[in-house]
Amino acid sequence: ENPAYQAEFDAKIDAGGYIEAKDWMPESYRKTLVRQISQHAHSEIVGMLPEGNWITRAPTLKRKAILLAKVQDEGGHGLYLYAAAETLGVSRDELLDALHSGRAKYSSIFNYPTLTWADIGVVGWLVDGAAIMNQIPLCKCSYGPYARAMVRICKEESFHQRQGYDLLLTMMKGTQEQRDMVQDAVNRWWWPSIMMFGPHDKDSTHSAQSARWGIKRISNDDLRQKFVDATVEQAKVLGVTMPDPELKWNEARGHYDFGAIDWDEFWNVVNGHGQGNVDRLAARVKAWDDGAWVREAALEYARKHDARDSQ
Ligand code: FAQ
Repeated sequence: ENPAYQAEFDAKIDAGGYIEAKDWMPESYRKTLVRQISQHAHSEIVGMLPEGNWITRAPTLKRKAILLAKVQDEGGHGLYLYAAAETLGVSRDELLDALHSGRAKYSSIFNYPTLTWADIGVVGWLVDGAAIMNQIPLCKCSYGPYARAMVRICKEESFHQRQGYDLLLTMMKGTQEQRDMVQDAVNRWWWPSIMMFGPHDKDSTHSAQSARWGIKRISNDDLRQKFVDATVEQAKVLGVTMPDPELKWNEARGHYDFGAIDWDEFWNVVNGHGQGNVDRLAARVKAWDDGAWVREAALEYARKHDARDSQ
């Protein structure tokens, strides 16, 4: 560690400036970013699976086109994020190996199954809604390549959230059976969605340091509260209720109070024992193995061109 470089780094962080790939940075800052950005990338890629499950069963051509576009966007988000992580000196192969061997984390939410078409709407509304709430502050995080990647990602997430809400509004205008399907999906996804923001601030290992470094601009609990406040109002318009009897407006706080989160369930899922963990990982490993011939062909093509260029 070089004290002069450290002072320059601290001054840049304190002034709210951006750290760029070639700038000096403490090793622990680099490691934290690699961890968070790669987990985020893995979440986008694994997050394609629950929705991909419904592409062939979308009820209309319009809904199918929307869903296809959304899932492709998620693939794109994963790729920009891997590229942002690579600027920190790790290779994509290393990151993917960590995912495929089960060493890397990805968001807990993607280990829940999408059982009905209403789940697709609820994933857009709640899961993308939670994702945007967490990602808007990341557009201003201190690491330039991550912050810039987040700008475009947030624009696309906003479309994702709105298509989900629109899908649900349509279903709520349909039959009683459709309305029941929406309510059932909300009942299953509400708690996992508010868990997405991570442990309470007091139990969050990385929060204090990440806040100091300007990576985390708003805390886990504050983001969760903002999400609950915004979403409960949207639920009223939709005509659904959240599965939480303790959810009620608190005039003094100016926020909604809500019930206790089941952290045992959260950690169980994070540690690989949720309903979908085994299948999700197996699907990613299979996709990687099935794609081996494409990677080999691309490398061979590049080798031939290099050989021709150097003649
Ligand atoms: N799931 O100390 P903290 C999307 C872990 S959105 C699993 O608070 P930190 C879009 C955490 O890694 C979803 N693990 O950690 C989409 C740490 O473990 P570690 C992805 C979780 O990093 C929508 C430990 O708990 N978004 O993909 C979770 O300061 C629809 C202690 O926690 C992002 O990744 C969780 N929910 O704060 C795609 C956003 N929460 O690493 C398809 C970027 C916590 O020490 C369809 N990430 N953990 O082993 C972040 O903002 C942060 O990393 C937090 C966690 C806020 C997620």
